[in-house]
Amino acid sequence: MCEKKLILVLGDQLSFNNPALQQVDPAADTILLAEVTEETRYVRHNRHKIALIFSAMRHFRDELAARGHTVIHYPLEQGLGTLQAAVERALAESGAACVHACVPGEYRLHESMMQWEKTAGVPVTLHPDSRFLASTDYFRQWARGRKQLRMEYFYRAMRKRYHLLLEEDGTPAGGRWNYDAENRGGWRGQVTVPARPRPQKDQVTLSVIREVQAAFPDHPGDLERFSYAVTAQQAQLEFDWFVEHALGHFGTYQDALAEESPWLFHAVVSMYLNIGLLEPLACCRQVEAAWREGKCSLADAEGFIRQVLGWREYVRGIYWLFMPDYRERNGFDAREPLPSWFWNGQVEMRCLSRALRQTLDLGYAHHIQRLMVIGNFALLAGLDVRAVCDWYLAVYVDAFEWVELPNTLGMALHADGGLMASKPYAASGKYIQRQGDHCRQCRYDPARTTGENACPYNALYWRFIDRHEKTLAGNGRMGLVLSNWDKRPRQERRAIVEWGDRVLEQLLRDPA
Ligand code: FAD
Ligand code: DLZ
Repeated sequence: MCEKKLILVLGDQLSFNNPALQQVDPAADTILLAEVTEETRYVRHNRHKIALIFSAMRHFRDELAARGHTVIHYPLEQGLGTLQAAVERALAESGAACVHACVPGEYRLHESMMQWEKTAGVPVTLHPDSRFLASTDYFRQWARGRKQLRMEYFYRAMRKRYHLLLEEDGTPAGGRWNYDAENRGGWRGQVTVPARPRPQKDQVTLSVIREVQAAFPDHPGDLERFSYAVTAQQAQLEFDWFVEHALGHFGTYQDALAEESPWLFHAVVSMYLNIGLLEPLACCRQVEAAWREGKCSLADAEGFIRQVLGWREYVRGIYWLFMPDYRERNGFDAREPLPSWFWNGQVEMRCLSRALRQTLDLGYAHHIQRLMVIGNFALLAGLDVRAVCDWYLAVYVDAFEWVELPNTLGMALHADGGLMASKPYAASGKYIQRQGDHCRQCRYDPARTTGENACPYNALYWRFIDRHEKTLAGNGRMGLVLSNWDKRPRQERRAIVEWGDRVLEQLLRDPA
């Protein structure tokens, strides 16, 4: 039995529901929050992400202290290299005899923390992360014996488990489990996009912004535009705003692409959910209540709940079930180097350039930009899977490997051989034209496949189909596309593939 505990709270575990904080004794225990070099540099994190995490950590430190806890907080300027170094120093400072923490979200850190007991010479207890709605054991049991791990069936089980959007007899509200078909509206400026509130920056945040700007001059992120919430209270206000002003159009325009707005009617809350400022079940219940009060349609509410209760929990389950092998998968043997413009957005394809610049400047892009604009390009171009995953892990403010990796490697790049997605999310320029209004201002024409003005997505799409024809032939859902391709005259196919090679050669000229 350990009388004085050191409780480590990581930068993405900033919740009073953190399981390691459940048995804290304020009279004896010390809570540690540490800003350390290794966590800030294992990829070239967007400065928005570092600033959000540091500011939220410092605000959480103040809330803990206000509740009477003893807190040690090491700011980055103290030069601590690793979390282990921070823990060792805090053990010496506090006189604690054991360490408690919630299991970390990433495999990399979990492996390291499992060694601490040996290397630091004190007992270390890692508590299962109870902030998720499907524990890793629950997911393992759900997956056991299934031939295919499709999200839809997991999602239905979760709806029943948490009694969300159900009729009294346990059937789905409205008679259907899924309103995905109503979530695909394209954007032509049909409705006014409401202006988002921007929380005031206090002295803590302003000081963090200055420190991050000075310490990470070569990282992406325009901190002049930092406007993320940094406390649970602020994050809740943002979520309330979403439910009141955007949820009513969320379903219809979930897959839309728009020139005028980076976020359209999206919630912009993944970063808060992922670092503990918002709780997923509470958000789902609030959205269900909004539907029951008539504030949004069932398709809006179901669309949101499917993402949080379904996709978010499902990708975490996949991650922990298949790591570390999952990270090594590369089903299409994609190895082209990442072009340098992934780090500055300077590419002439309008949709891609807009999505990249917004990503780099704000640390945010919505799902269809990540999947069907940037991810689609990476898939069609055969960009190196590891390099693409590391890029996604770096640039988004909400990126942690448990959620980033299955989405990038599995969903966007189909590099897991179809474990997550029943067919590759590959699309030509026509899809992008249908979903949004970027093409109108683009120098390329989505109606053309070859020639100087042809949208590169078109030739790259058919080149991808041609190159992977054998692999794709085993996939029933690709049958129609493959037979359409095969029906075309050989000369025409060759001309398209050669144009695709040429376009790609130009686009990939300067590797990052
Ligand atoms: P909304 O569209 O408003 O959706 C509501 C919530 O649903 C999100 O906040 C998020 O918590 C959840 N959600 C939606 N889709 C997914 C999904 N596919 N997986 C997990 N949760 C989901 N999400 C991250 O949180 N971190 C990442 O690093 C990340 N990387 C991605 C990489 C790729 C290639 C792709 C295709 C998707 C990625 N996503 C990631 C999922 C999704 O794009 C983001 O969660 C979403 O864009 C966040 O914006 P939002 O809060 O406005 O979401
Ligand atoms: C992402 C991040 C960053 C940038 N910095 C810190 C930090 O200095 N201290 C800390 O405790 N956590 C940080 N994090 C979050 C961790 O990287 C995260 O806990 C792991 O990746 C596990 O998900």
